[in-house]
Amino acid sequence: MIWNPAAETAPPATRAAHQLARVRETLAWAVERVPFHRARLSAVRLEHLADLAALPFMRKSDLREHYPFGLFAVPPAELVRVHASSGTKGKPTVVGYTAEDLEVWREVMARVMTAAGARRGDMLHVAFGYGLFTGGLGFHDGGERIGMTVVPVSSGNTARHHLLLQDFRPAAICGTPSFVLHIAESLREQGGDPRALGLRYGLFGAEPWTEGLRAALEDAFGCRAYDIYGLSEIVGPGVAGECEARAGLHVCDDHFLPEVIDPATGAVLPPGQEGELVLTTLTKRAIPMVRYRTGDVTALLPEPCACGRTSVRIARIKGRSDDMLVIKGVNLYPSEVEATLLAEADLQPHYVLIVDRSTTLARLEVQVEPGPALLARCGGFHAEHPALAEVRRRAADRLRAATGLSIELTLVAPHTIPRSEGKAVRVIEQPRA
Ligand code: DLL
Repeated sequence: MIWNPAAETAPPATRAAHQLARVRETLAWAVERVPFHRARLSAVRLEHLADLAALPFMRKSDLREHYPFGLFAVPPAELVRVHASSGTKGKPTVVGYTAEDLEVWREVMARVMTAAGARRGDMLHVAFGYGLFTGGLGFHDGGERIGMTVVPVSSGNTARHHLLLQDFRPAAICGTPSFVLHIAESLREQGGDPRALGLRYGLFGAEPWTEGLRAALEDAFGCRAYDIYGLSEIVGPGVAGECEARAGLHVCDDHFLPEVIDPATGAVLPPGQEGELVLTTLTKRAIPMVRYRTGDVTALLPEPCACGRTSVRIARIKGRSDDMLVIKGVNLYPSEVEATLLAEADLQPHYVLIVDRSTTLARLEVQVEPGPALLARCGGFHAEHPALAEVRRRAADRLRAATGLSIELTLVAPHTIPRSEGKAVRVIEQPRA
């Protein structure tokens, strides 16, 4: 089912004409109302969409430097909602919505959730956090727009999740892949069976995850798992999402225009080539964003999709360029390590990368937990057991083959790796000595 067939299956020429008209409107709106944009964009004349490539980028630092409301195009009284990023590095980045912006957010959430199988009347268990983070309220509003029965549980408190999942028997769950996996694991440890919950589908996002983690989630719950992408600066979740074909994420590109650039030179890259995703909002009133560098690594997939939607797709996000590690001159994303580890059936999706920069060449240690079947074969966790050593060697070989690096791999006792309640922390930087 397609939520908005007119928008989602528009012929390419109609789509492009719309996009051009809307970029022009956005530029005019931004230049007229925001001094930051006026200083940078007032001379711009856009003849074609491709002319966008000549415009300067926006970055997260622009939001920080204009904290809290300096990039807003409407007076505070016209805002009906404010969200903000967690702000681990100093002040949070603040975003706002007019009533019209919230309507757009609900519309794009309804689209991506419907594409992933959400239907009127289904019960949705929301395990994303509520609050300044956009995950909880984004899925909440999208679910209500579709006509789902929304259960706003929020993140944390796994015991409450177990209780409500068992007693309410929702059709769907949404949350970060790492936290929802933790819900399954802890339920199993208490003698419960996640597969018996009767969940039909899960909607996941807010952090990088791999096909291996998708398989782990689908196996744990016996349901289908879909990827949904977004970021607060653009709208929250709902920028893009997978359809039943699960061959990339459809961008709601009548509201958010994507480009992929070479992060080093800023040059626009052709479809299929991997680089940094840059987004321009086409309808946002409160805080228009022009060529915002997301930091997220992906590629544009312009080929037609079997589902009939004509929007451009993006490949599953590999990670943030800030999360890329450079180890002995080799670029490495935590998701690449995850993909390799999870190819080994005896390893769990509980892992962490520890980077030690006290030596000239950074060293990387990967810690991962062994799976229950392997532990049973070893009669518990005995680090020196030959079966554990054999799995460790095999996984280390795979990591070497996949990355070209000889990475130190350590199998650690179950529950050594902290479980996430929101976005998982996959990289720990050891302080310099
Ligand atoms: O995480 C919005 C969201 C909530 C998306 C729930 C999907 C589901 P922020 O907290 O601003 O917003 O973080 C945005 O999270 O730039 C990506 O690096 C990462 N991210 C979001 N979705 C995905 C995904 C929300 N599906 C940042 N795959 C983004 C990989 C994702 N990374």
